[in-house]
Formats: sequence, structure tokens, C-alpha cells
Amino acid sequence: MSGWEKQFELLGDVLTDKGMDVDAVVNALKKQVIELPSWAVGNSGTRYGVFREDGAARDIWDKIDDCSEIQRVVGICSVMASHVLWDVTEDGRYKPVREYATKRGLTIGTVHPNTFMGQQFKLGSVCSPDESVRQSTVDHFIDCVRITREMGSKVIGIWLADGTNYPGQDHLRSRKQRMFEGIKSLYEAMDEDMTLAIEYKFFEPGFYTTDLMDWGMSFIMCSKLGERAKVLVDVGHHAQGVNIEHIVSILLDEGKLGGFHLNDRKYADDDLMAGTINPLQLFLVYDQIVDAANDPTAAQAAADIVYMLDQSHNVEPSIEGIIHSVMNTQTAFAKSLLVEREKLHAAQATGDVLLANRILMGAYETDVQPLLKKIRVEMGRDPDPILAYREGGYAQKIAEERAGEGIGALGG
Ligand code: RM4
Ligand code: MN
Ligand code: MN
Repeated sequence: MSGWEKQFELLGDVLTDKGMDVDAVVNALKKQVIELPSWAVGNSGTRYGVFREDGAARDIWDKIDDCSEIQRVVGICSVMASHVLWDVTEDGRYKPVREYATKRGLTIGTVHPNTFMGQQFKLGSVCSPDESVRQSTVDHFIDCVRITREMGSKVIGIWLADGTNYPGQDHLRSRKQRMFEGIKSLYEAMDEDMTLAIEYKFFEPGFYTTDLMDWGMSFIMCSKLGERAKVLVDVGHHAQGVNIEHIVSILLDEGKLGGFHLNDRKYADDDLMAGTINPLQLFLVYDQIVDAANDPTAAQAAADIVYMLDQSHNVEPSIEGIIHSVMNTQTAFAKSLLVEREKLHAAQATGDVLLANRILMGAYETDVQPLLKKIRVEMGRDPDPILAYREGGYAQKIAEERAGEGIGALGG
């Protein structure tokens, strides 16, 4: 028996003694799915520069190959999220993308329209004061419904770069009304079984106002649109100190949590690897989800959440960076499964503040690595995905094959 196998046995005994169903925990971990961000493989940069990576993906085919390699070692990422302008063939097609993904063992997940890169979007997309820009945005949205169908996906995720830079620049209430009309056109064009996830971000690229600046604004849009519109929470899109897990709990209770863009940050929208700066926060987010999953009134809302990474790798190799994020996300989820919920609820009910916090932190402080190694092996993977990736020789192979210049994450 290897070291981690012995640790697993011990952990299993400890959890069983606490009355926990270890098999249920193992099964839940095996069912976890994280969508890989096609845009995070390949070179990326800050606004100051791009550091080119040996073997960086050059086109959509490389990106699919890279995601497939990631899935080979992690086992819970058979879905690739897509950004439409960056994931198209040279002759403007999407079907071959889906077909190649299938061949490499992947399906296409959340499809993201792009209404922020064209010159026309200087003053916004659906919120622009220019009617023709609003119309071209809606045309793109509707085209994205077709693309989503062609990609075999059921979820569209929008993030609007709309905002203003100066007081007085535009009429704020009019922008809100234009935004609703624009998103409504998309919503109405969607198939009955498609879901719209609406992302918010508190600033950037606009620095004075952002038309969808927080979950409340997304929530207003979603509520007015209907059942199939839900809020997408990018964990890096809040002001400092905002309690994200609280937002998550409220959205879950309202049945309005569409999904996550997972990453981490220290200051603003830093797009760092998930769970690297504030692993406690990631755990607390998962804790709310698992709590809802155990409550019949919120279980469906929890089951419907779509999870994807949205990050950008500037100094770490992108494939390894993504694997690391997936592993950190597994860790957070595993810990949240170990919370002694009945005890916690009892402590909450009696106002035992200290005990409640100790119960929660007890789960957070448990070493779940033996558990994760166990499920990886049971899923036919190596217990350590990073090591498996390094030993597999893929990095060397792509460095040779793709010698020359890779593309940037923003397509350039
Ligand atoms: C935004 C937001 C979106 C992402 C773009 C590129 O900050 O996170 O999800 O698609 O960046
Ligand atoms: Mn995002
Ligand atoms: Mn972002």
C-alpha cells in the first residue's frame, strides 16, 4: 500500500466514525465537472506585454488538443467552454470544431459571444447610444444561437464590456433600457432548452459606470427575462471585501445561479489560478453549494450550476496552470463535502457561534488529498495530474511541433 492509500484508509475510518457516507463523498467527487476555458491555453499577456510560451496553442485545433490532454490527466473536464471569435475555423465554421472536439473526447460547453473586440463597441454594445451598433450586437447574439446549436451546446454566457468613463457621458437609465431590449432579443432567439448566463463585473473597461456592475443588475435582467436566464458569477469580478459566498447562497435560494467563472485574484480582475490566493473563499463558495444540494428546496438549483474556469496565464505554463486550478477546485469541493452539516445546523440553531465556526473550519482543515488521489485512480488517472502531465512528454512534443509563434489569448 502506498502512503496515500494508507492515509485514505485512515481518513475513511475517521469519516465513517463521524457518521459520514464515504462512498457518497467519493461519488460526488467523481461527478464533478469543470469546463475548460479554450481561451486560457495559448499565449496570454497583460496590457504591458505577452510572454511567449513554447508550444502555446496556435489555433483552435491546438486548443482542443491541449484541453484533451488536460482531461487525460484530470478526468473531470470533458467539456470545453468556448469564446466564439477565438474558436472558429479559418474559413469561419464551427461544426468542424465540434467534430474535432468529439474526436478528442470533448464536448463544447458554455458558448460566449464577443461584443467587446470590434471598433464599433467603443461606446458599448447593447447599451451603445448608436442604434446601428445595438443592432449589430443583436445580430451577433442571434448568430451565436446558431453557433451554440452547431457546437452542440445548451448554454450561452454573456459578459458585456459596456460602461462609461465619465460622469455625464451617457444617460444611465436609457442604457439600462437599451441593455434589456438587446439581451431580450437574444433570449427570445434561444431554443427552449437553452440557458442564458449573464455575467457581471464591477469595473473595466469602463471606469465610471459598468452597465452590469454587480449581481443585482444581472439579477434584474434575468428576472425580467424569464426562467432560463440566470446569473453568472465570476469570482474575480467584485470589489474588495465583497462576500461572494453570501451572493451565491442568495442566488441559489432564488434559483438564479447559472454558473461560475472560477479564478482567483488579489486586487481586481486578475484572472489568477483558482484557489491560489484565497482558497478559503473557494471552499466557502462550495460550502454554500453543497449546503443547497442537501436541501430539497434548493437541490435542483445547485444541480443546474455550470462551472468553468476563466483565467489567464502570464508567468506559469498555461496547461499546468489549468490543471492546478482544476485540482484546487476539487480540493475546495472535497472539503465542503466533509462539513458535518447536521451538527453545523444544530449549532447554528442554538446560536453556538464558536462551535459552528469550528465545525466549518474542521472540514476546511482536513487533508482531502488522499480522497482525491483515490477518485483519480478509480477514474483511471494518475493520483497526481501535474506529475502525470510532466512525465507524459506532451509539453516537449508541442514545443517541437508548434515551434514559432503562438496566438495570444485575445486572438492577436
Ligand atoms: C471579462 C470576463 C469575461 C471574459 C472576458 C475576456 O473580464 O471575465 O468572462 O470572457 O473578460
Ligand atoms: Mn469571466
Ligand atoms: Mn474577468
